[in-house]
Amino acid sequence: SDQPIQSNVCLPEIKVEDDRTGMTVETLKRAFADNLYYIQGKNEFLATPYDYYMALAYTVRDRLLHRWINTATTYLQKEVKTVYYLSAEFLMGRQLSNNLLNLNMYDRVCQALEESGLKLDDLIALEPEPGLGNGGLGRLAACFLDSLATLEIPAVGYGIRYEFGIFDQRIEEGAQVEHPDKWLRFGNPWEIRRPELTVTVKLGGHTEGYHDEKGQYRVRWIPDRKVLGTPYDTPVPGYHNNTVNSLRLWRAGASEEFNFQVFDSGDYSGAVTDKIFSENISKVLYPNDNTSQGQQLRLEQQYFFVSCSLQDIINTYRRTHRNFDQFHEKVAIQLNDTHPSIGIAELMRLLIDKYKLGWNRAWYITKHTFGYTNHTLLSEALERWHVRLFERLLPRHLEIIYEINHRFLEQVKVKYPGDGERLQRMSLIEEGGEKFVRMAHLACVGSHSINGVAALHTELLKERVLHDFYEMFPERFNNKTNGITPRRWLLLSNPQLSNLITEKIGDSWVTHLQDLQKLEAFADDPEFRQRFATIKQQHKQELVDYILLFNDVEVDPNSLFDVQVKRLHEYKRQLLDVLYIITLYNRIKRNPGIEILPRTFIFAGKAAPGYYMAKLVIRLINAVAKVVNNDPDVAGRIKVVFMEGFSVSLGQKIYPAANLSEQISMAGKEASGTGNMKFALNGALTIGTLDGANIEIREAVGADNFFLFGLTAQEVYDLKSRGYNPMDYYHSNAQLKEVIDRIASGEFCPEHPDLFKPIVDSLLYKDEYLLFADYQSYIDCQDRVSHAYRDQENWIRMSILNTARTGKFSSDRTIREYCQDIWQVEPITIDIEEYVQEEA
Ligand code: B1H
Repeated sequence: SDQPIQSNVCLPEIKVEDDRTGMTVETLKRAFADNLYYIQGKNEFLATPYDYYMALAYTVRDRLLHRWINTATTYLQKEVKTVYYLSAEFLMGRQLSNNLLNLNMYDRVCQALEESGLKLDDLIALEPEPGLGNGGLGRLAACFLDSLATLEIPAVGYGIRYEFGIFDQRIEEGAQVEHPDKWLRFGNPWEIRRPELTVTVKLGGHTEGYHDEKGQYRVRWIPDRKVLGTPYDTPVPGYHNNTVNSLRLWRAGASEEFNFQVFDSGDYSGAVTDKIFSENISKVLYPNDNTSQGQQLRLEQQYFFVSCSLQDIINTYRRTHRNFDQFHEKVAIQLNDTHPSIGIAELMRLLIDKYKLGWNRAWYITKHTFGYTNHTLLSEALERWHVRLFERLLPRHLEIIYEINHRFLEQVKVKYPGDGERLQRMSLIEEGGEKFVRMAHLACVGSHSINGVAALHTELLKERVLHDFYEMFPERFNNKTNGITPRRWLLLSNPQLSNLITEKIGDSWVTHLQDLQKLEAFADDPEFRQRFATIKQQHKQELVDYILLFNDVEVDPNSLFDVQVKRLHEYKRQLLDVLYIITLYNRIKRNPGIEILPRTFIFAGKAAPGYYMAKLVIRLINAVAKVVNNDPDVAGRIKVVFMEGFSVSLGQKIYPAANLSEQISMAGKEASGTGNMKFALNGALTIGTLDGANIEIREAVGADNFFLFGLTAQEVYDLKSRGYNPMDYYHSNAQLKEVIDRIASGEFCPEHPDLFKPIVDSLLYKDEYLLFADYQSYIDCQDRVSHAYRDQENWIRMSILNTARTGKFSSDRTIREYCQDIWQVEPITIDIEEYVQEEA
């Protein structure tokens, strides 16, 4: 009963636009009313605003389904090569607005609702954001899905359907407080559950050797637990085409089979706890960005979704193939960091133990199937699992990893005879005391491609973090500089600027972002400048209103909006920004009549709940805000605002309103950054270090239109090798000393004067991220920014050039490169009848 049947069933033909799914305003109104009535079970007397949102979402979903089904059918029938993007995180953002946009039905729906007495934007704002990611890594996966569908590439995103996404952040008395994110509370209209595709995942237990009927020695895995994975599919439409790909997220549930055994033994509560433990696997997203905690449940999550996905991929492949000869020609699997890298051992296990392939054949297929993207150089983020934990949870995989390692190290020995240290460095197993499995090494050995996410990052991987692997397999290494989707990050978040651009150069930029170059011709056009500036000002005013509402702070819309929004992390150096604020404050306190450019410092970002220093920095920002915002000497010239609950949706409000983008990580630490691209695309100027993609952004927009400061990655390395002493800077820089002394004095928090001592001490005695070394350079650069902002005409010109020259940073470009260099996949156009190209 769970197999498709192709018998004599004969149904009326479904068309893309018919009496049910038509796109005229009249049909849309009727469909909306129907969905409210027949799905929500409400009429206009009973409906809540959320009911209207749901009715609208279903109306839009109905118009996606024909294309979605056609896409799936086409992929199946044409036996195309498909990309499978495995990621523990997908930060999709709100779906309704994006789907309206990509389906080209925004204006018609707006009208249909207006005629029904409702406002589209009000309904859009009711959608809870699926926060199934921490930051850049998860958002990159979402941008990639949008680009894959827009480029008509057969692709599926695979991940976990966390019941609780990234926590809700509130600021209470200046400190972060975490609340659970119950995003599914009122139902999710975008997903379709597919219980018939449920798969079983084994965990724990032991392995046994045996001889099969042909006398061949084989291994079987006797697990002590089984959980079920059920997929939930979300449509991912391309922009103005007929492709609708899938995001397939797995939810864990208890396996009946095992439950019955416990029931039979009379252990009712045992059965119920088993169910709870199983469901725990997809319960909550780990809220760490760029750190690995090494928890068992996290490894269970990773193995769970990877095993479900690989079984699903193999099931799909086997519908049209009798053996595995063409597997790697039809399947490209990309590992979004090492989080899904257990997939390499899992595919080996499935091919060898389940489908009885020999080792060499299985290894050839595996290596040609996987590609690995590294996203970080931070050692605390490189995943290593205790061998003992691994053995307990995945005994068969550990055996396979040992065998992969054995064969790999034999290869190393041949290439580098007598180099025992190299063997230790490269081994998949870290020895010496506690033993660990090194997941990045597994990913390198088991993939045909290893890529970094910005030019500098890839170079540093080759030179440092993965140097031995680069020497051994240079042909595997390649760079794929990150990108962002222009649909969400310009068209959707900044429709005013989008319209202006389209008016001047046409709309080709939406899918060919390099065409923004044509805007350069208008950088000196007074009328264009004026309109560009007016749009920026409108966004600033909207943000001013939002800040007044949520932060109760009055902000001057004419001040320079200086923005740092991103995860709180010491390497990202939000603290350096705070040091500048206090520097300005000191100048004012010394001389209240001083000429100073009015600035609004806007921060937002979540800190991992267990990250003490990051949370303390949030408290410092809010403490400084309280003092500075209310000091009569400041007279409103400086305002500091920490906006709570940073998210994709909040980002969509903030990026278009920024004048200055803070990208000030210690060089060599930020793999790429993608917020930097969102700001520049929306016309903010960057103040930044030569780190990650900042380097390429500066190259693209021109050094004159970028505020550069700080040590280079090489200088950081050299300084640290020489021995770095922050105290030297403290004693030799009076301005810096004054800032630190003010924090240490306790005046930002008179109730607990010692509150910020850990920050002061960590700077004075360690300063791991070289804030003191970069302090003066940063202050001088910020003063150049203030000076430049006073010349509004030139600032606007630079701002226009930033927008005009950031075309390279479209995720469409990134995805084209992955397709050509790594995946070897081709686009395929989905044909459906009667497709209407242009919105009436
Ligand atoms: C990035 C992570 C990350 N790099 C571990 N690494 C995580 C690591 O939950 N975990 O265990 C979660 C996230 N995230 C970011 O990836 C980089 O810091 C950015 O520089 C980069 O732009 C982004 C996308 O490539």
